[in-house]
Amino acid sequence: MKYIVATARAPFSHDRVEGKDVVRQNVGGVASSLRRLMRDREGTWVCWGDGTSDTNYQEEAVEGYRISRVILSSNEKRGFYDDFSNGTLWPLFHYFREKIKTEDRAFEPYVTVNRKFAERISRYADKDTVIWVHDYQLSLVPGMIRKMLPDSFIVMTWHIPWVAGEFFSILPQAKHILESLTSSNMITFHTDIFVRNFLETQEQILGSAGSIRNKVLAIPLGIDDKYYGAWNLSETRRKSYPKRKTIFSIDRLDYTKGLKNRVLAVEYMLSRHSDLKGKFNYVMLVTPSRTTVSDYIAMKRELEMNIGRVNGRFGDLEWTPIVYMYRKVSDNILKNHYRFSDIAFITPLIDGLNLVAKEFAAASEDGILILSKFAGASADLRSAILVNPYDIKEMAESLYGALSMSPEERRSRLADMKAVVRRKNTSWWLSRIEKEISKRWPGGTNKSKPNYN
Ligand code: ADQ
Repeated sequence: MKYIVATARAPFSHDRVEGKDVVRQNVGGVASSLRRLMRDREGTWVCWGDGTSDTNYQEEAVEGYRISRVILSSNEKRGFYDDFSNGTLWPLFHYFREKIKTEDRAFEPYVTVNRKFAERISRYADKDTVIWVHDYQLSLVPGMIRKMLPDSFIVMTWHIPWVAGEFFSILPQAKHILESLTSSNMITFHTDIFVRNFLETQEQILGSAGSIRNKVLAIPLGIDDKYYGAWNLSETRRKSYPKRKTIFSIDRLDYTKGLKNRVLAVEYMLSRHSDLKGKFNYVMLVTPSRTTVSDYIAMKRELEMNIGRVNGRFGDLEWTPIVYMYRKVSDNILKNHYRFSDIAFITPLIDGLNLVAKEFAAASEDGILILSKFAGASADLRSAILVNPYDIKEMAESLYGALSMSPEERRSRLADMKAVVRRKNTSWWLSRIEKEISKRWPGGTNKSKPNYN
């Protein structure tokens, strides 16, 4: 089987830095899982060339596959990415009704860019190729391809939540998007809830869901457990890690991540338990994201104001309760935090999956995971402490309980989670997808099965 993978985000980009082209690798679980697939299979990865010198690298051979970059003008970027993908679809699919922008003007560039992707894909497709499209930025691509190449085999993987049908209907272009998605041969989500919501949406908007029921599947993305579980990092790092108990989180700066509620939970806990003063640090790592979108600028200001208040209220010369860092960090630093933190505090208001929770479970030495029950990953990580991220008091109490949890309970919860992330890892995810493709498309399978280890 050969693949054409299509994602908005590129695995690698090229930026012009001090007169030289520098390669930037995209971090994140989706990119690394798909790179694994592409290294094992020949094929093409169609993506957005978002680097400042990507126009010079529209087609490039890397790691045994081809990258084909779609170049966008600044107007196309604004309409497709900032406005429609992130200003309309992102809040829609995370239940943020008041943030959904529904002006029609952004839809046009979204259609144009989706068409550019579809045309590019059709250039490489042949009868042995699986076309695997990813996520909400490219929702119209399956429908466009279906028209250009009626016999093609199209898989759509949706990485973010799928909302209830009634909520999805807010979108003026709802029917258009749904028709495109259902023209795929297979659609995968991360959880059963999203599958149910999707089928119910189909029933409400397009009539009976019966005809698509067997092509919609829940196959949650796994992580590279060996990579996160490998402890070849410097042991001295342990010594330099804070002596106090450490609570850790890492998120993109986004209103779906529940950052402010987490700060409020720490404040609530400290206001009830003065004995905790000086006993822990909450290391809150926040990665810059969508920095040109106005909502995100305002959100940063509000978050920092709240952190400042808590530190001002409880901190002193010797102790700052919340150690806030707003920056990107290297993979090794991230792995160190995963490994040595006592508690990971991962409480998005809603999340398609949340790879950080799984990465922490794989890497942690003996940590505790406090996880939002509205993160898709909670369906797999049942031994985490599951919380409602809107309930500040419950989060504060869970945190307090975690700070004094017995070593036996810590170990047993972590062992359960490690077993799950080991079993349902990236290889499992890729094999499951490939098995389901084979069932539906026997003519397209070649007999050799790669080992994704
Ligand atoms: P994503 O943003 O692609 O979201 P997410 O699950 O939020 O992925 O995980 C973030 C990833 O980025 C992790 O793999 C993490 O290690 C990495 N990362 C974050 N900050 C970093 C930093 N500062 N330095 C290094 N690495 C960093 C979408 C959906 C999610 C879904 C994923 C996968 O919104 O719900 O889990 O796709 O399907």
